[in-house]
Amino acid sequence: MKPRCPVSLAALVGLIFLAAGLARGVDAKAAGRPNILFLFADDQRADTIAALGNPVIQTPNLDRLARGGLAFTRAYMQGGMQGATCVPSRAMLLSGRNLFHIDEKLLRDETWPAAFGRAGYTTFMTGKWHNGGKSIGKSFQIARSVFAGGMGNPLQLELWNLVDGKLAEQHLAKEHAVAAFADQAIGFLQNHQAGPFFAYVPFDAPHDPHIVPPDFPLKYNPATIPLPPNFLPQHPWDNGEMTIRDEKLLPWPRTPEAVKAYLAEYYRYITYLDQQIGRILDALAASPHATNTIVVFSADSGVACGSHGLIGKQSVYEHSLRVPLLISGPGIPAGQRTEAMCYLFDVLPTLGKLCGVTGPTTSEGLDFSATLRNPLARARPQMLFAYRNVQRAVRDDRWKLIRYPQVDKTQLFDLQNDPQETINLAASPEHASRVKSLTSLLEQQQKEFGDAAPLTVATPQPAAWTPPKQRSAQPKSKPPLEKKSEDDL
Ligand SMILES: [Ca+2]
Repeated sequence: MKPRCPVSLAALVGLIFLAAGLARGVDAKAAGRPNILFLFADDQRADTIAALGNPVIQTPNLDRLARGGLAFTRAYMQGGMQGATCVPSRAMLLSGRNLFHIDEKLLRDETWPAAFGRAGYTTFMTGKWHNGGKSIGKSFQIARSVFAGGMGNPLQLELWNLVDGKLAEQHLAKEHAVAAFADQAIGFLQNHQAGPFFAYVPFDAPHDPHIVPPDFPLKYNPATIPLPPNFLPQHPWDNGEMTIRDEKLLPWPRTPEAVKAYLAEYYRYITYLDQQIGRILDALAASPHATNTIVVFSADSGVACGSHGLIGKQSVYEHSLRVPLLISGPGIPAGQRTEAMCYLFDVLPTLGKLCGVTGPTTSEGLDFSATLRNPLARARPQMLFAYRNVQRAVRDDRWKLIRYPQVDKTQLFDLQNDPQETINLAASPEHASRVKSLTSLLEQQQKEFGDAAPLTVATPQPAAWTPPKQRSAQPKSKPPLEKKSEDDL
């Protein structure tokens, strides 16, 4: 039977999709705008991608993203006011607000995903939420297999679906949580048809415990893993967070053998995550969205893994705050790197600019889309970092000053010549004026961001630190304690 008017099949299909989109409230103005696929790792250091220079790790799919897009080598999370820095990091990312303005636990602020939704995007998430179950429905229209937060064995996680704006329909992961999240992301990419989408896939990997499916074949030999160049058996003084859970994952003093074994398991988990990301990228490539999707890969923080004698991410060193950030998509240079400095909370304001989405009025992030057109374009001239009231830092293009107010300690690093932060120049007379000017910059940045924490305290604590007694390392009959002088404490 011939149609009465000459409408092609493609046009007819298009009309049906448009009608379906309008029926679901999709804004016709949003048509043609790029999609967003945001892949977000948990505690993945910036130096864990093979294509960006890690000599031993295997990350063929992150390499694929690096080759196809722009890699930021100076992207950071700003810090945390609590040990579980996943929570503030995700709150900053989603709200576009800085560390001193967010509600860390419940994400009461308006979010960027909600703004994308208002602009006609279909908003979807699967993965680790961690910002209060009630806030998820305010940000996303669809959420499947959500891990509500905290930690757990990824082979046995309780997951939830979003139903009528609330987390309901609890189910157990039938496979590794990372694979369950990848399955949901793939299902969404395969089934989504009308209008642009914002798909957010925050993993709970490679956060410890570093558990991968038992049959995952790749294993790293600890003997072949290089020790971090800034490895130390113990942090040289009390940084204010020496015995938090993460620091107890390995005993003191940290040994090269223990750190290499720990890194071997961490790298294995990253390679497993990389494999699952590869499945999602394959599904995107095979979908109708392949050429009009901006793909972002980043992480909520780094982690120390033996650097500076630390294991966790409760510090303001580069290994813990610098994050991988790969962005690819239409119009974005492929296979290039940029030294433009930015925070995670600048990413969604930038994507909003690219997609013509007006963000929440409370968003404070910087639009660095100029860098996506020209990798030489700078973003932020300096960065402020903070951890509770015990650490503050500022960096500019070359220098970084870290201040520990509670123990009256200061570090100055030349990041250009010492990117591993191993040589403290703060006491060197030739750098005295630099310490002064960077301290002023730190104070000025604190004012700008609304950080009232003092950089000095009236009565500093002793800086020296002794590890707590470790049961397994203690002999059954203890030798008598010697009286120690103030300097030894
Ligand atoms: Ca994290």
